[in-house]
Amino acid sequence: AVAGAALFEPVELKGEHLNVAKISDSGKKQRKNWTSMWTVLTLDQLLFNKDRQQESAQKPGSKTDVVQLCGAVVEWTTEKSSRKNVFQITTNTGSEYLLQVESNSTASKWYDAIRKAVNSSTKA
Ligand code: I3P
Repeated sequence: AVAGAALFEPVELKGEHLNVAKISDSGKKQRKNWTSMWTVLTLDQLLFNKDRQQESAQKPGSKTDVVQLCGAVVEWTTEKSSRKNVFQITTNTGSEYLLQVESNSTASKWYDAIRKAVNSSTKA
């Protein structure tokens, strides 16, 4: 069986639907399209999947979007969306994601955990 590293990585934060919009793919601007994604944070990756069953699967053909956090930049933004509680993740390959959730505390929890993962995976 082919299994990705994500399967074996400790999960730091999981089990939440966040609104996600990928606005740039390796520097190429994408049309903004907010989608509710089941989100899992590992030590150094953020995994997005529409389907919570596949939350940690990283197989060829699976629809899991894997965001490498090493070298990423995470910041709150009020300019890139009219929504509240929006923060942006810019990866070291130039992809940009907006993440949003209605609850302030949920947004802060994810923001803090993702920043922590970025810091520790970037130093490692
Ligand atoms: C976009 C859609 C987004 C909105 C975006 C619109 O329109 O309404 O929800 O972003 O605003 O362009 P469409 O569906 O026609 O692509 P927010 O909800 O984040 O404000 P934007 O162009 O100002 O980013």
